[in-house]
Amino acid sequence: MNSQPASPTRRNFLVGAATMLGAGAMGIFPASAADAPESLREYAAKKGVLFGSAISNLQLRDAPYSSLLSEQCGIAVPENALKWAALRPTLASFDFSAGDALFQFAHFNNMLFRGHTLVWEQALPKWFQMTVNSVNARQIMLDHISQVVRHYAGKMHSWDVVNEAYRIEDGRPDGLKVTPWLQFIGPEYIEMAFHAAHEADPDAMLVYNENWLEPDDAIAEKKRQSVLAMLTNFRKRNVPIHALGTQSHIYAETNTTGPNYKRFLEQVSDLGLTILVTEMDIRDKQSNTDLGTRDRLIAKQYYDYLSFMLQFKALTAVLTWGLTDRYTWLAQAGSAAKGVPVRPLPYDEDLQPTPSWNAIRRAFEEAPGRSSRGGSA
Ligand code: 9MR
Repeated sequence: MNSQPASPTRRNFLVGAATMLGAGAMGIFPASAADAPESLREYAAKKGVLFGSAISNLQLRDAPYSSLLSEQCGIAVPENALKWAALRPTLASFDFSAGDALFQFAHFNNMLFRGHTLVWEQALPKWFQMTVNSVNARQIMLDHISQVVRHYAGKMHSWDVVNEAYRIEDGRPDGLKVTPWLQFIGPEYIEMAFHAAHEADPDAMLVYNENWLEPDDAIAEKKRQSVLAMLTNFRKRNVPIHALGTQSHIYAETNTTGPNYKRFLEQVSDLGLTILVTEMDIRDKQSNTDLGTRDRLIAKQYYDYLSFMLQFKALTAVLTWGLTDRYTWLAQAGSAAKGVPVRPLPYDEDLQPTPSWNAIRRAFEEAPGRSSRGGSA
């Protein structure tokens, strides 16, 4: 560890760790906090894995938090700044200012940067619905991909090219979600998007990013089978795809280490694809306000899930969807009951590490090492 005076965040961490040691939560702490490397970034890097977080422009104005991000993260991804709603004020224009500011922050702090997301049916600009139709959708999608990927060419660790294209509940035999992209272009919109991204930046790692692949239930299993069929088909036909992003927005109470998910990850690995945990956070279904109990449950799930995932050598990065409960999309969407705060991330609202921080650290410490395939673009 370095011998420089502790930064405020470093001090907070030590105080937080000492408090937790006193509480004895989980029993998964460093033997001595003072001897341990101080960042999840370092613990992950020792095993050839990247650790990082989603970031937003607003968060970077919070100085203690942005310093925590720079200390803890080896990779960052814009939570919203590279979505169509942010990038496309009009059909004719692009606004890269927010994305560029986040890239500068990542670059300045020696973090890799990933892109999220080129094709999704959500976070579209207002003009989209009035303007895009079956005649022009293909060209508009391809232009968007080409311009955006070119803008960041050579700077990206990876791109989420298509996001959340499957929804079993929509009832199609192929499992695809019914979206404007599917309706206007047809199922081939996915491979078209990958080809366009590859053409615009031939060195970028191209990712298919999906949610709800993790649970041990029938719907998730159908989704896994549908996604696997697409990935297998793309590999066979040399569609340029390099990785699967499994988002990992999970519940503390859900089994996310089941045999079907395990087999799926083995099959994805066997296709020669890299695996990324792209958006991890953990909700709980507890309606009580006993934070100690809930934190232990959530920390245990962080440990169990990441220990399981890190067994796969194809896994090269773990990103959480934010680092602190101060800024989490789940504040709106994730409470089990009114007035019950959410605790989904490794730092609480006061930027103190929760037991989840140590659970993540321990999962990295116990993980088998790997060559950092995908560690850089
Ligand atoms: O966290 C994001 C939230 O701030 C946005 O309002 C929302 C819509 O753009 O997207 C959230 O992030 C989502 C991500 O882009 C894709 N996977 C699910 C994430 C949580 O909803």
